Amino acid sequence: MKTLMKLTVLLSAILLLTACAVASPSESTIPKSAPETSSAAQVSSSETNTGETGPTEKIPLPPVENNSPNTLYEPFFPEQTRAAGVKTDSSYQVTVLTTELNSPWAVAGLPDGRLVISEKGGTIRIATMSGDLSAPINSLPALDTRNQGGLLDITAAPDFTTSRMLYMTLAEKTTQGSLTAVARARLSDDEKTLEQVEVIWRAIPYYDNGMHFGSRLVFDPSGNLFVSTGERSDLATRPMAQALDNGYGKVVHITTEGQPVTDNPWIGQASVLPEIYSYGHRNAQGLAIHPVTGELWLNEMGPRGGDELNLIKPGRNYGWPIISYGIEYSGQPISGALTEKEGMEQPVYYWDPVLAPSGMTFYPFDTMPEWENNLFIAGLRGQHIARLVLDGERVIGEERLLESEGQRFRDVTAGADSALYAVTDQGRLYRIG
Ligand SMILES: [Ca+2]
Repeated sequence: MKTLMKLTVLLSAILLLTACAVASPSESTIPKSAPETSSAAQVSSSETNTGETGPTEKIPLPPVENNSPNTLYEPFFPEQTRAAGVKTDSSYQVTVLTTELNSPWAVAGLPDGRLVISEKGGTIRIATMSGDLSAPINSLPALDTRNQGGLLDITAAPDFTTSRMLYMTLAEKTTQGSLTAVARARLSDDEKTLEQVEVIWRAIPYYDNGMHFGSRLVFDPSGNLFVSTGERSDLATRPMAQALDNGYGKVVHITTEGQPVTDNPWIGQASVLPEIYSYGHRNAQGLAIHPVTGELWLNEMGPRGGDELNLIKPGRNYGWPIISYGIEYSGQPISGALTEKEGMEQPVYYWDPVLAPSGMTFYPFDTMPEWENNLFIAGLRGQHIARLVLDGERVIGEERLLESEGQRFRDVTAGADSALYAVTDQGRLYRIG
């Protein structure tokens, strides 16, 4: 009965949270035009080492989250939320490379070390490693830029050096409504336009709102694409995350031609979209492949509370909207107030209050040994980058990076120079490393 809530206690928790929200600085207080390229050294700290525990053993820090949760739900296993805090000991630099981006949504590395950045309004920018920006590049299909729509994720093809192909997700606008689409295009030789623009996959059906498009896309080691989608938010569309005849609330596995990968879990079954790889997702804006294990990891936004980190396995049901560690924005429980159910996957980790996780990346380098194979997640509402230390399928440490910057972090990627690069809704590009 641990999933049942006592309403009075819940209301108290909500009141407390509301008080906290009022007291916290609002997004509007953050200046859009920050100082030009500023460099701040993050000084290393070794205060966690003491003689009592020996030079290599750290005293566990308290969890980074100390605000009251929205719910009284208990985790399925102890490390599932509010893991021990960790702190980076090595020093690293944080540099604002530019403040001139226009609502950037994604940043991805190019083979020569430069970065390709999508902007929500429908333009692409190329940035040098010192932050010089190209003019905006457009020529994409008509976009639904309402609310959470627009040009979303972008990544370069593994063979970009020869093919010059870019892959994107976007909210495609038509007279029937909009949907999450995957598009590809060739970056022209002069880098001033996109050529051969083509939509290769659509998360059907069309629907007329501007909410929960997901989305991220990532290449697997075989050169196929994993793509995450959202369930379009409304009570009417939410249950479609549990049905296999549509593209809402899914991870799909497709070729670069938009065709289902031949070993997908429901390939050849009637009435099922053969592109589907996993289902029961809410609004997943983070995908990353583990650099050692090759596993697919995903984050998704919960409602009020219940943001999730999931390890994605083919054919599995990730539960939304049947199970969740969050509640409705109104304070009401989600459907049956369930956090667990037979046949549905538990998240590896969840946040309550929410991080509002968006893009994420593993750090695949040994340049910063203590970061190697850690997961870095851009946080919107949380206004920081979450660093998670993993042990197999468990989170054993969490740190908040760049918390004092006051930025809504939208995406983070590992660049060719073994630094992390991040973009924020306010228009900044950061180099961290
Ligand atoms: Ca879930």
